[in-house]
Amino acid sequence: MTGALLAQYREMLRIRRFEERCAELYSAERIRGFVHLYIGEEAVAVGVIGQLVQDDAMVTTYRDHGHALARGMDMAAVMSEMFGRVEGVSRGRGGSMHLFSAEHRFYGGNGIVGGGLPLAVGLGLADHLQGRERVTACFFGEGAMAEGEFHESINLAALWQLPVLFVCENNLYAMGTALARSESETDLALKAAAYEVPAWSCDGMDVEAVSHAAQRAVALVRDSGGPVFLEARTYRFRAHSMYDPDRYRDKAEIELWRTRDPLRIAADRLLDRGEATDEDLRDIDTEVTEEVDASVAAAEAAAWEDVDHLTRFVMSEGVPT
Ligand SMILES: Cc1ncc(C[n+]2csc(CCOP(=O)(O)OP(=O)(O)O)c2C)c(N)n1
Repeated sequence: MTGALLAQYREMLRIRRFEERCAELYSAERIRGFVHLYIGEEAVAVGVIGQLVQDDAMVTTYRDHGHALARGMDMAAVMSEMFGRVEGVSRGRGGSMHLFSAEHRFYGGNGIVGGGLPLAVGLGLADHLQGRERVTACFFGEGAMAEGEFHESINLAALWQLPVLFVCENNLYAMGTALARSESETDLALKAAAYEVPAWSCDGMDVEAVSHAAQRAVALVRDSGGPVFLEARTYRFRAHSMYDPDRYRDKAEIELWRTRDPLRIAADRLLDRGEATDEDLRDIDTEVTEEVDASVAAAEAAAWEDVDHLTRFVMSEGVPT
C-alpha cells in the first residue's frame, strides 16, 4: 500500500471528513458564522498544493478549509478556529473564512471575492524584487474573474513578469449565478491568455489530472519567473454556504457531477491498479475519522479569548511579535 495516488486519496478524505463534521457541528450550532464547504472540489487543492515546496506561498478564498489542510496546517488548530477558540490558527478571530498561517506561508482565506489576487501579486513582486525563486499560488473562484481585481492583478503579473500561479476553481456557480449568466467569454483559459499569460484547463475532479497540469504550471512559473493560469473544472456538491437553500441548480445536474466524485475516481483507480484493497481504504477512513474526532475534542477543550483582550490586535501596538 504505497504511492502518490494513495497519499492524495488520504489527503482528500481528510478534507471530506473534516467538512462533513463541520456541517454537523454547524447544524448543532457549535460552529457559528459563515461556513463554505469545499466538498466535491478536494482534488484541486490536493493536486495543486502537492506541487508547492515549503518556501512557496499561497492565498485563497473563504472556501479555504481544504487548502489549509492540504498545506499541512494542523487539523486541531483549524477546527479550533472554526470554534472561535484562542488555539485556532487565527486565534479564533478569523473563523472559517480567515484561516491563516505565516509559518506555512498561507496568507489567508479572504471574505472578499477577488481579494486574494492583489495580495498574491504583491507576494510575487516581493519575491521578484528580492531575487527569491519562489512561487505564489493564488486560488479563486470563476466568479472572481468578473471582478476588476482579476484584470488588474493578472495584467500587472504579466507586465512585470511575477511568479504567480493563478488557479481558477471553476465550479460553474458564483453563489446562485451560473457562469454563462455573468461572463461573455466562458472559456476562462482563453480569457486569461488575452493577457499574454500561458493558460490551460484541467479536469478538476481527477486528482492525477490536476497534479499533472499543476506540475507543468508550477515548473513553468519557476523556470520563467512569470505568471501561469490554470483552470480546474470542478463542482461543489453542497450549497454555496450553510445559509444557501441551493434552488438554482437542477438536482439531476448535481447527481451527474456526483458520479464524478474525486474520491470515487481515485478509489476506483487504486483498486483497479492493485495499489490498495477495500480493507486498506476502510482503514484509512477509520484513521482519518479518528483524526477528525480528536480535532473536535481539542477544539471543545480549547480556551475562549479573554473578554479583556477584546481590543487586542486592533491597534498596531497589539500586533504579535
Ligand atoms: C467583492 C465581493 N462581492 C460580492 C461578494 C458576495 N459573494 C460572496 S461569495 C460570492 C460568489 C463567488 O463565487 P466564486 O468566485 O465563483 O467562488 P465559489 O464561491 O464558487 O467558490 C459572492 C458574489 C463578496 N464576498 N465580495
